[in-house]
Amino acid sequence: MYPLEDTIVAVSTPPGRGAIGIVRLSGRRAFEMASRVFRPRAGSPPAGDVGTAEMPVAWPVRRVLLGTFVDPAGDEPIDTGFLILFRGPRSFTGEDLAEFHLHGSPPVLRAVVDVLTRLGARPAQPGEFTYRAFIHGKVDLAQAEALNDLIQADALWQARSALHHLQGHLSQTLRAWKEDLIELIARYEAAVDFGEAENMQFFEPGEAERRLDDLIGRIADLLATYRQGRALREGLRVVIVGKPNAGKSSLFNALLREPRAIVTPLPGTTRDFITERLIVDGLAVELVDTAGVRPTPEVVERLGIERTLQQIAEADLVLWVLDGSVPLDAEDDAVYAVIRDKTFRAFRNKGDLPAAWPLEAFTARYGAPLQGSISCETGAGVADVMDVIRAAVRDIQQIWRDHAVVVTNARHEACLRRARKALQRARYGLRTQAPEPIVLEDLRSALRALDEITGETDVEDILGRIFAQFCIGK
Ligand SMILES: Nc1nc2c(ncn2[C@@H]2O[C@H](COP(=O)(O)OP(=O)(O)OP(=O)(O)O)[C@@H](O)[C@H]2O)c(=O)[nH]1
Ligand SMILES: [Mg+2]
Repeated sequence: MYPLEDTIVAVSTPPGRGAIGIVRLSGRRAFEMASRVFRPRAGSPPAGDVGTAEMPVAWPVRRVLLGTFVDPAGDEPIDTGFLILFRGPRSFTGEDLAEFHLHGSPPVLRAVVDVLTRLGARPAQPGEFTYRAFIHGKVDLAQAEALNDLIQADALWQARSALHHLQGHLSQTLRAWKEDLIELIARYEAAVDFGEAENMQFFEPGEAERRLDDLIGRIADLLATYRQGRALREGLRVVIVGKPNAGKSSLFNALLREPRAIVTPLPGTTRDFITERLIVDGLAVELVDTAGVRPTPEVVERLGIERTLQQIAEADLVLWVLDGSVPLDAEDDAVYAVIRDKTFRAFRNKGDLPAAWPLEAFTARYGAPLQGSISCETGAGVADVMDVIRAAVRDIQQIWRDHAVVVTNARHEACLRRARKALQRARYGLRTQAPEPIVLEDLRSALRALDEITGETDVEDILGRIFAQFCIGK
């Protein structure tokens, strides 16, 4: 995807001013270029032992060297700071890597990059350092994605689950499964090639089936973690629904503590859904305000309702807002009809006005409990709604108690599904004594699907998509 022969350079700290800024330089000529722009202060560094033909000065690696960065053209100083050298393969990228720690001043950082570019370095593309780490086997593809997730995280639990994958827990689990599968394939191949001719036994009776069932079961268990895992990575989706004018947007604003959505006494005010992100106990929560659902809307409203249905389908938790100041009616029934199969919590709003129906009327009508009465006008009970969200957040966070590995990424989930499907086909083939080459092909395609997660198979197009999401300097 990206060429590997040249030496690449980039500012790795975010754009803008700061106490420090870091420039990374990676590749075959990194040490030699570093030696041309860095003048160690007298007495620093201590005598090193890494002198090579490319790098005339014997500086130590993995030590902080104090000194001055200069433009070698006129020996003009640019800044003072540190240099740290990492000798490949013991570096982030797996190749020689120099890190310049300078003051976080944009013109200084730009000047250092310019000087290194003049010496022959090439400005790095987005994700190119991590791409090199991947190519040199320092991280697999799932870990590279986790690294990007960690950097992009808004909430601590996003970072935490990304770190878990970065540490390789998912990759290790997959590796063990793949070894099992490879062994199964090898023995099955041997059975096909020699079994009948030499009358040799490669499996105990029923053993291949048992092992396949076991593997399918383990993949199914891992896939089952995706409901919570997705919420860890992308945020818990909490969707507010209700009939027009019930006070959905008012609740949305109350939970956000800002007047984000338009509120008016006219039913049908919210025409499209609105999403805002909240952080609740360290977890990202995507809060969604939707267009009110009713049975006979006009055209714009109907399009809005279609979007509401889409949001409901993707919701982890549905908050149903009911208008307590008007009787329950067919519009409420229309809302119930579209959320009955979801996890929902219902609240009677407008508690500051005289109640048009008692709390029990809700249960009598819908056979589900009502959480309580609230008022978005006075703020009464809004904390209870928050508690409901908090409970859902805790449920997601429980995942770590019950599972050592969690799937958080849609791409990984899709690969696991494909692997499971292929194994199920192979299992069916064994049961129905399908021709061996067909069973073998199913086993191999399961292996390829698992390999795709960690990037061990031919995945050029996937690489392009993944690394392009990185920022420059990563
Ligand atoms: N008295 C009282 N009025 C409320 C309360 N909550 C909302 N309202 C009023 O009810 C009307 C509708 O509120 P919205 O928040 O716009 O309702 P909505 O459900 O978003 O309505 P649509 O977007 O039209 O579906 C506004 O006039 C609000 O001021 C409340 O707790 N008490
Ligand atoms: Mg609204």
